[in-house]
Amino acid sequence: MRHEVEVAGTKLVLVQGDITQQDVEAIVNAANPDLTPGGGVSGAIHRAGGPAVTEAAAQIRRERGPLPTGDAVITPGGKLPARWVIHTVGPVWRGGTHGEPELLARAYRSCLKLARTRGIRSLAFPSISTGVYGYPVAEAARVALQTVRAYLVAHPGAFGEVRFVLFSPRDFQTYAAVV
Ligand code: AR6
Repeated sequence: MRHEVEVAGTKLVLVQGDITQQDVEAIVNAANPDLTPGGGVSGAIHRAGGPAVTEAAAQIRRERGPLPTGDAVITPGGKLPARWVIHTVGPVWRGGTHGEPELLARAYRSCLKLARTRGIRSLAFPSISTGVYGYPVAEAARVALQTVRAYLVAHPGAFGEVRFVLFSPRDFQTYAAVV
């Protein structure tokens, strides 16, 4: 399953699959504030990337303390095909009236900004916050795609490709319906 549109000269691609297997320069991790492996996509990324990812993340945690929701940091990708991992913390869903949409948008923007300032030209996102953190997928998809589109329009040519990697066919369909 694959869907592609063009936004201001950048390919915006949706695929169904495993983010740890993507051939992009950087993949995004839906991390926790302590940057420990945890479960979900984060556990998978730390497992596939190996100690180089986990140790670099732990070092950042020691130096900077917990990562605030909506911020992003970068580590090497270790054994992953991707050279870099950008770790961001999405909001925990608390009913939608606690600033969740703005915090989710901020998480996406922080990753895009960090990638752009590092000269990273291809980036893959998972569906941030829609697993353990409980954000409803349809609402998260709208925020994610609107935020990325707006960023690409504001920074034309910054990226060759931005990819969303949806783990389940159902999530893929949900994103494809709003892209
Ligand atoms: N590739 C792509 N997407 C995946 C993969 C994968 N290999 N594995 C899971 N997903 P979650 P959150 C999807 O829970 O909601 C962690 O324990 C998954 O189906 O990973 O932001 C952290 O340590 C879902 O659609 O992230 C935090 O404590 C999406 O990734 C907490 O979970 C996000 O689900 C973060 O929760």
